Amino acid sequence: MGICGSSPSSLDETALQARDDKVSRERNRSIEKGIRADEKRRHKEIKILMLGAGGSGKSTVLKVMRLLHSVPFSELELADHRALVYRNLIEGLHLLLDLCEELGIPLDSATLPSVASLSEISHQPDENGNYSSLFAPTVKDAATAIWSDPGLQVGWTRAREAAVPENLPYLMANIERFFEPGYVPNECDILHTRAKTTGISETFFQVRDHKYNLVDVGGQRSERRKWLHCFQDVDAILFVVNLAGYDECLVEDRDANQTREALLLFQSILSNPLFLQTSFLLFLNKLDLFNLKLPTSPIHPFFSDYPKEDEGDQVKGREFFRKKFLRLARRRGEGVGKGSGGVTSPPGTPRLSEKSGSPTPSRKMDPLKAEAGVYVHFTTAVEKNNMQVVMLAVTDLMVRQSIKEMALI
Ligand SMILES: Nc1nc2c(ncn2[C@@H]2O[C@H](COP(=O)(O)OP(=O)(O)OP(=O)(O)O)[C@@H](O)[C@H]2O)c(=O)[nH]1
Ligand SMILES: [Mg+2]
Repeated sequence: MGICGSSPSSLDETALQARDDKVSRERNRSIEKGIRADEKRRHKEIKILMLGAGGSGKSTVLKVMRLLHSVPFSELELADHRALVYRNLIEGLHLLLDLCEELGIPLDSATLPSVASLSEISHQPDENGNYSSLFAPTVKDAATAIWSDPGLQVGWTRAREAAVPENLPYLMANIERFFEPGYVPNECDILHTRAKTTGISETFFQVRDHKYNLVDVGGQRSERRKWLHCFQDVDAILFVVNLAGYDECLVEDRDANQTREALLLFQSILSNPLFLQTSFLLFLNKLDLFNLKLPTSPIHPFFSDYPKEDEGDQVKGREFFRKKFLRLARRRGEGVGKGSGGVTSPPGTPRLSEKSGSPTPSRKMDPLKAEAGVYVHFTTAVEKNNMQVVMLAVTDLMVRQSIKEMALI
């Protein structure tokens, strides 16, 4: 046997050894890949951008997320909300009184001293930034007298014509509590207060292994030009719609219809080239108000394609609007570069195209759950318990998508 020679058994051993090494190298590589993917997943921040017209409920969704994930409200934030409760109350009543005057709805003469008293109260802070005059007990008495005036209640039935805030009945129903000494807003008060968002705010949540960044922006037309600044690296868009807005005007434009504005905006965002691969969540919000107003405010006068025989039917009503939004999602991708609010044209007053097309769900979507690539939820953002279920579904969905994406890396 020469030195170069080897027996069949030693040849087998070498081959076996080489194969074992290869298997072990592959296993190591796969473990390392798994660890790397796990690390990335752990450190990945899931960015959810909240969009929608003004007053649709974006900031309320954010607040409810904070409550659900125990991100506490600081003393300062509570003090701000306390001032906001009074400001909302007084501004709301002022708006309603103006509307009554505009519509020629008379008030009872016995109410007029209260109106005079309320008009003396400034809802602006004093030179020290305090709202002390708002906390006076006389405010409560004047507000209560005005709210119980039958004329004002007639005006309230037409509040939608002047975008009078919908939180007024809640505030009036709780007014006694607000004027108790040492009043601190509770969770429900926090969810019902309203402050138009200006600028962009980011809030971070840790849900199990995942970090979420919820980006809230102002939805009124003047605020929308700022949206472009947060369009990068978005994992999901949470588009919020006021479902009860079908008969309401905009705060910033009394001639515009809230739902039509939301449809235009939604189409504009869907067709933005930056979002062709982005997951879409659609919250058809204010379901409580929608159900409440349906018996007295028919849909057909505002949307002539709504069948008259379906008036008053809550399920048919909300399905009608869900389909309207989903129809736009089915045309997703078609409006790119056609001037319907792409990245170069901020989505202020986009134009609604009437073209039809086939569904083009994004790569990230789970086709089993999404419709036309959009995950739709009917929500009532002021009800924390209702939102718990929805937000759990949302975070689970985002985690599943993030895991799927990581597997592709
Ligand atoms: N009844 C009821 N009120 C709601 C609901 N969602 C939001 N609101 C109220 O609607 C008002 C406006 O809500 P916001 O969350 O401030 O709306 P927004 O979309 O952030 O508005 P902008 O900051 O102007 O874009 C607040 O008074 C909320 O309490 C809901 O589901 N039901
Ligand atoms: Mg807001």
